[in-house]
Amino acid sequence: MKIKEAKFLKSSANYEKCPPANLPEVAFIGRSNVGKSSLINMLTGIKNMAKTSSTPGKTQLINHFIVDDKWYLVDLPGYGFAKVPLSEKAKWEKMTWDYLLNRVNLMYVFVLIDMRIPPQKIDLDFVKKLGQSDIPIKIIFTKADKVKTLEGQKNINAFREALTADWAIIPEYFITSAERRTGKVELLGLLGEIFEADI
Ligand SMILES: Nc1nc2c(ncn2[C@@H]2O[C@H](COP(=O)(O)OP(=O)(O)OP(=O)(O)O)[C@@H](O)[C@H]2O)c(=O)[nH]1
Ligand SMILES: [Mg+2]
Repeated sequence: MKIKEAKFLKSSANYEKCPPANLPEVAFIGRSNVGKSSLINMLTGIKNMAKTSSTPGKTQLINHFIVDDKWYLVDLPGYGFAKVPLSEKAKWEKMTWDYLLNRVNLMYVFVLIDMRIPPQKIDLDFVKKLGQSDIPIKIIFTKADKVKTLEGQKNINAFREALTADWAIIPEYFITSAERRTGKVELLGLLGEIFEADI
């Protein structure tokens, strides 16, 4: 699919305050700094639409972007940012899981995984919980430009191997670089399948 127009709609502190669930949406989640906001900008082709930062913890609310007046892209805060106080972490966790478990128009969650590093427990646990909650997911490996191809592939294989413990069918995955626009065509194709089938 082609995205003609995308614009920021709203930041919400909890799922009850999100825009009406009258259009379908996909959400981007993953560890702090993994590249969620950058990927959203890469997909829409609008450089600073979702705010990015080299400092983890930039995105703190549920951010809705509306695409072609037909569907929403949702940028979520990252998990696993060590420097956040425990009370903040608990707040984040409640906000995110309330959203993930209750948002009725949520079609897919895209879980972003940094392909520069071997599988991390925090990511595997998060993906496992999504599976146990029957939330449909796709895996998106990020920062492909920052890792040697063989090493990146090794990390991806190890992650997929780790998923076999909990998943009968491993979720589909994509390799991306927001820097080089790697995976853009493939992801837009996927979004086309998700939304054009639904609309
Ligand atoms: N080289 C490279 N850098 C990237 C890529 N994607 C993101 N970055 C950089 O990684 C940092 C974090 O990117 P963000 O998009 O803000 O990450 P985020 O997951 O939204 O982070 P939080 O909102 O803090 O959870 C920024 O400095 C980006 O420029 C990529 O594909 N390649
Ligand atoms: Mg962000």
